[in-house]
Amino acid sequence: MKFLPITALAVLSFSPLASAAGNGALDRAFAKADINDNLEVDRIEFLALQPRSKSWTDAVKRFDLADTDLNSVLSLTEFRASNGGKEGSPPNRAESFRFTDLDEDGFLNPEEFALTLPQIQPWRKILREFGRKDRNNDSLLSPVEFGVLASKF
Ligand SMILES: [Ca+2]
Ligand SMILES: [Ca+2]
Ligand SMILES: [Ca+2]
Repeated sequence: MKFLPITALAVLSFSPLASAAGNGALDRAFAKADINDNLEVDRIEFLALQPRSKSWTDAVKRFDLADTDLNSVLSLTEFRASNGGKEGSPPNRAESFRFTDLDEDGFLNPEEFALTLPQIQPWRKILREFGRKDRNNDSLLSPVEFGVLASKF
């Protein structure tokens, strides 16, 4: 009989888990995204989850918003709080440019520009759109050519 209170305590200490039952679908999505089972979802794992109709830039913005402690991985808590990384609006032109200029040379080359478009976009369409925007034909998009207002840059 004297063990009963201990049992009760053990049940109590498990109650936070029980209260998380409402996150079932999100928790399953997290487990599925966490390919290497280290209880964290990194950018590559997160990007693999995204529909191909979304751009890389759009996914990266939502990932960064969800990563509230800025450690470049999503914990289960961050994943739940951001509704599985679905919170947040798409990046504006200035944000897109900043996220996508990976070599930080102040211009977008065709590979960088492709990251701002839906992942399903075929390469010839990407190049045609790039060529239309590249007004001085130097094979690079300046912020203005990309559509960032000069005042925002
Ligand atoms: Ca984090
Ligand atoms: Ca660049
Ligand atoms: Ca140019």
